[in-house]
Amino acid sequence: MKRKVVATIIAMVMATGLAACGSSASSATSAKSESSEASSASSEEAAAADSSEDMEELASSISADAGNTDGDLITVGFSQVGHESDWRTASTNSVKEAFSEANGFDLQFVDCDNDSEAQLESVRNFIQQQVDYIIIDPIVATGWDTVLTEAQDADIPVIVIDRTIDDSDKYTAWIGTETKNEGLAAGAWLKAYAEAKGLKDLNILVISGTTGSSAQIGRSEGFDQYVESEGWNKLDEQTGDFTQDGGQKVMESYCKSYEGKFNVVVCQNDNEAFGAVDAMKAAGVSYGVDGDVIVISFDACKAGLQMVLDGDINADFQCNPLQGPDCAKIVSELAAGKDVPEKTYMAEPWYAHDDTVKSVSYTNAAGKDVTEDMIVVDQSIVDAGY
Ligand code: GYE
Repeated sequence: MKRKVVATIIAMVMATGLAACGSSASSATSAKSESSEASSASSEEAAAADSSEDMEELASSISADAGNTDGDLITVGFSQVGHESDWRTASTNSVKEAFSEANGFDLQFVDCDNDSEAQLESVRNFIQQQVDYIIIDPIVATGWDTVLTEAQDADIPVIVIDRTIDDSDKYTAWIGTETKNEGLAAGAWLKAYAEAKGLKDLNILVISGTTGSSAQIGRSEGFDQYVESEGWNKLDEQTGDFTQDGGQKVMESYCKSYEGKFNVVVCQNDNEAFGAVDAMKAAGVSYGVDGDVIVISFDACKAGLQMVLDGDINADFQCNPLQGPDCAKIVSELAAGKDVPEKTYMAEPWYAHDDTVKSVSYTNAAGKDVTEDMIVVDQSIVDAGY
């Protein structure tokens, strides 16, 4: 291990941690165990999340000269899902910036193009190359135990970001969001919105994300809890694979099969919503705040927030992709022999076009009753988006 660089980085990281505690720059909360809060962000935290560039700046300024101490870098392999969405682009950029050479890292980046086999292969290649650390954003939640055992046998710590691995615990730390809470919040919002608008019958079409990804599983589970408890009519759920093209194709077929029969479309990410909205426009279906079909989305990327502001998407549930700085901090701490949190939860603000529903209350994935603000989108929120 590259002790000299590590010592420099860790001193700097500790300073970052202290600075972040006392400011609004921190984008994440840490938890030591499963039973932790796993609750979503308040609007204050949302503002903090929006300023997570500060965190990145802080991280890079802090470790700016770490890489120059003796030129010996920490090697890190990052196995990324792909490039399917705006969210993914932001995630990739965040990790690349945080793991720059100037910050003391040699990052090897692999875009797995949503191919699970290729992803396992990429991790095996990292093991063969004997990198110091491996970061995985797992395309799907299962099928991981064998390769993680191989990493463990090779003594290479694995950090999982964003999506979860559900069938193995052979990794050191995870950073991400509780996607079931996103689905629950969307359900709670729709219930309150429908009540406020006097809508009795909800006929819902879902365009889900990549099947078997924890983001899809969590959002579906959370939202379906409301479908069941409220007796809503879920007409169909098909995957759009988290892409604009996928969202458009599924919506084109929905518009034909369910013509005049639906009044809610739930897209499990913004890119699917872009495609779905295009398909509805082409089919002459009106949507959004002034239309016949309520549109719910997840991610709240800049272009998604613009559509919320314009009234084309009614509500958008954010899942913060800027996980690079927290991940770099964890790797640096591990390199210095420190304990790291098992789980780090990113802030997740909820956005709406208007204040018809001011806040949502639900029992979160950790079994805690929470009430969280819906943030009404304005231009400054769009401008600050990722
Ligand atoms: O919602 C979607 C991306 O894993 C949370 O993956 C992430 C999801 C995100 O493709 O846009």
